[in-house]
Amino acid sequence: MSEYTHHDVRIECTQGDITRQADLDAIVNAANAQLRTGGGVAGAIHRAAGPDLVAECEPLAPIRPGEAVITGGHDLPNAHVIHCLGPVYGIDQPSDELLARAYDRALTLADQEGLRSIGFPALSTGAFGYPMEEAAEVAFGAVTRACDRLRSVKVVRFVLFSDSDRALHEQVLKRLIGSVD
Ligand code: AR6
Repeated sequence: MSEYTHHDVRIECTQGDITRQADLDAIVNAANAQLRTGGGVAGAIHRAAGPDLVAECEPLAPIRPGEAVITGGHDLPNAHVIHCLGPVYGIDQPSDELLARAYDRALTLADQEGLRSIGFPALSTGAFGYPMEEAAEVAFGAVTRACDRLRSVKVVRFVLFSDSDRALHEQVLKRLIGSVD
């Protein structure tokens, strides 16, 4: 795991499974608009959380690209799940703004709830087709912009499924942190 501190917020990159981050207050779901089970991250989160999560999600759906909602974590080790709908790359436009908004909304919800730590998967980079490097630039841009207004969130962990995705995220983060203060 590598980490960088920006405006008192620790930004971490690690390879792993988003459903196995027991030390985090909240994990983020790469959701679908209906907040149903789905595949990828959403499938893994719903499997680990159990059927009560679907029931809690139902009245909150649908959500639009760039939006986020918060629920309990149910059988997950985390107290909360923040469900974000990222853009389908090239279809939901402007994709970069919508992706940045999804990260920003998730951080705002976590902060409003007084949470200290949150873990993100690489939103939109699976079924929604967003190229990984471009998505990482947008994601870290949104997170670093949010850092100086976050009051309670102190740890933001990017949980990447493969080691090459982790390495790519570290490169992008290093580049970005070097160019902002
Ligand atoms: N932990 C961490 N990362 C993961 C995991 C995991 N358990 N599983 C997959 N990834 P995706 P999207 C990575 O498709 O592109 C769903 O069906 C994966 O390698 O989960 O936002 C929903 O129902 C990829 O890099 O999310 C929606 O319809 C990244 O997480 C749609 O897919 C995101 O992949 C959302 O698509």
